[in-house]
Amino acid sequence: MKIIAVRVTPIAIKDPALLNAAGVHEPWGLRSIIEVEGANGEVGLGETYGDAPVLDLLTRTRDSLVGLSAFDTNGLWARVLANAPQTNTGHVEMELAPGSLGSNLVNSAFSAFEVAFLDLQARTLGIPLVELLGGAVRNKVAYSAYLFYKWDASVDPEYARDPYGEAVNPTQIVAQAKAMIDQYGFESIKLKAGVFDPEEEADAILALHAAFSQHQLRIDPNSNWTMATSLRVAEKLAGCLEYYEDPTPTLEGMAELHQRTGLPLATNMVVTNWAELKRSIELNSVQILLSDHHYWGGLRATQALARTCSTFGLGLSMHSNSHLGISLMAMTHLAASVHHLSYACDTHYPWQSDEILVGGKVPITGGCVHLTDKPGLGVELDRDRLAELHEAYKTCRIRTRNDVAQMRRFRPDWTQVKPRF
Ligand code: GKR
Ligand code: MG
Repeated sequence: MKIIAVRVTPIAIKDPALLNAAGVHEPWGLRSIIEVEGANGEVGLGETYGDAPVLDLLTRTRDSLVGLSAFDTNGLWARVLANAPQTNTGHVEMELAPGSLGSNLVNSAFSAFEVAFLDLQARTLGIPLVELLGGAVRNKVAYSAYLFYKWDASVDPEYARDPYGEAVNPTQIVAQAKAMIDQYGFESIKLKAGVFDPEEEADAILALHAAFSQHQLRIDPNSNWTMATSLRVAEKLAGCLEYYEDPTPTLEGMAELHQRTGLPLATNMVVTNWAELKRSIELNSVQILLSDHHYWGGLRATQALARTCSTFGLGLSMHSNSHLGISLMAMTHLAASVHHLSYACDTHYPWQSDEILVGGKVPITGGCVHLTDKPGLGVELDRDRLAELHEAYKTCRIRTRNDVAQMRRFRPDWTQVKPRF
């Protein structure tokens, strides 16, 4: 079944002032929306990062896909590769958003198209996408409450109001968790840390532990802690954590930390490609891999990653950056197809107020996204909303995510230091 048109639309979605190790989120997050139209009139959807380098490769590859069979993902790979820049473009990389790494560029662009190809294949066959991945081993996928320290929108008129308000201390973090869990029913909680004094961040986990004794807890300072700090926090949080995510930098640092604490360590920072995975297995750096189809090279590559994790005795979950419902449904169909999924997946989705799907946001109930028997990803594009958010892209000043530069608008002396604490 031939592809007759491919559309790549950059959009800007409202994002709150979420704090992290690098700085603060900008008021707009960028995404690229892919539409792959088949000769049968069906349209497959994909979603990925909207940063300039990814958008550029998607745009340059787009026209070369017309005429290809929607089933030819090897042909897709060859075309993405043929259009990829031969040298590093020198763009801003954000280590805590691995999809922005130049080394992951080809995988990121391939993945966005692969999801759209698979969506088109499944729509053509009239089956849910998960069936192309071997079928569902579960009919719903659990996600975790992803808590952030954050500023209230009033910090800058560019930020849109959000229902959560400020969170800069343990009491406000517990309130944020309560609001998110009341609305979505999550059974695991992740706290994005690496922002304030690590003692205070550990106190926030202890407060969450007291308030949600039945919930699994994780903390993720994005490699912003020294070995000494990571050890101190590990001791303070003994018995509280489901896993300890990226406390300290480097494969060697994580290996030493695991050896000294015995704690299960998770990552989306020190292992973002196959070479790092090999080295991590040799060193026993991490015990849980946070996969992400957006930069691991698509849904099928991530299935292979899951099998590799299973072979080497590693746990598996999923990482997330700011995203909309097409990405959420791709994550959900993938996760539903993977036997070896050991934990609730991360998602930023509750932080996003914008959506481009008919009917609005994908429901999360009981902490889960439920599969339906609709064909493909099971969602339809609202073209008016897409056009509105494309207008927002055109008028917003951002072309590549840069949380460090955004923080400098508020604190001119801010620099990126790693580890900061
Ligand atoms: O959006 O601030 C953020 C997160 O810190 C994100 O950039 C990370 O990639 O969610 C991520 C993580 O788990 O490290
Ligand atoms: Mg992380």
